[in-house]
Amino acid sequence: ETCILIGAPVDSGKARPGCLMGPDAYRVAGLGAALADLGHSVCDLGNLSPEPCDTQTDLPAHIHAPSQTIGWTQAIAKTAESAMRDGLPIFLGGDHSLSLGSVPGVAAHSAKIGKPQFVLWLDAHSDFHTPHSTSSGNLHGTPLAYATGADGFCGFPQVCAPIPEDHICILGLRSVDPAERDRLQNSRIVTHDMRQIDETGIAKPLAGFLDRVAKAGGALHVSLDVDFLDPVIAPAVGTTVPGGATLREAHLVMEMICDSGLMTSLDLVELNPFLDERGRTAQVMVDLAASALGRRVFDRPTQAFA
Ligand code: DIR
Ligand code: MN
Ligand code: MN
Ligand code: MN
Repeated sequence: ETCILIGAPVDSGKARPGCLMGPDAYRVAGLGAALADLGHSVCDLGNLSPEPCDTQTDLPAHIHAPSQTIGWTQAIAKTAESAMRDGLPIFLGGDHSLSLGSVPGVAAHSAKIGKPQFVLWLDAHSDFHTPHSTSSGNLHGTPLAYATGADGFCGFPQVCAPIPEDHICILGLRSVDPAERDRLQNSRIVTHDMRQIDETGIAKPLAGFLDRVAKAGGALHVSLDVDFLDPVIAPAVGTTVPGGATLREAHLVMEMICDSGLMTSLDLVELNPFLDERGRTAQVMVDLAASALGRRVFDRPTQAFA
């Protein structure tokens, strides 16, 4: 596999700064070497810049930094589509608004080669707000709505290959506000909150989703938000929510993704190195990416939960 590292130091998706240091933190934590050790060829495209954008949009006035995020969306979507032709893009965030570009970009490529696009969203939040439903005004809470082709993203590029709602699975949910919950409940997005993970284990809902992707012959984009993890193991994120996935649950998810052979692109988002403890969270994220790309103790004889 050719892994294409794409630095996307997006910091405009919320008010608190720091995610712009994410791409370099992943490099310092040894992401490239870890993937190369697994036998992959690694190509680091360096860090992208946002396209210049000064559009006056009709977005609601409380939306934070709309032009910067629109500029990033344009730049990331273009790079995402072209990188898909050359290998497996890994987007080094940056806050989660980078997925406004990565998801539609990879989906545009999949549509051209005739593969249905699926998305696995590993996050405490569902990021399914539109600019009109969000109360925070933070665009990092909106990428799934945009990627499904929701209305209200005035000034953003047209999404040419919207993701069907039932091609999205969210794992790890534990912070959803009322407006977002209404939108989710009226959608066909498949959600698994922490309560369900506690009751069934994390492998079962994930295996069900991976099975659907495999049967459809789909492409799978995985979006890993640091706050999917419990803040005890991953403190370097602006929106910590207690009660998240353990280190072992997260590695199991990544190893099952690897076993499935389905992953075609990956986001590593919301790392804020300014809040980290000596690179600890960056290292956890690098180790999880390595698990998704083949690091393991022993090969499994068969898919244990299929
Ligand atoms: C939060 C953002 N739900 C909001 N979500 C986060 O601003 O509406 N996503 N932090 O991961
Ligand atoms: Mn998120
Ligand atoms: Mn989150
Ligand atoms: Mn919200």
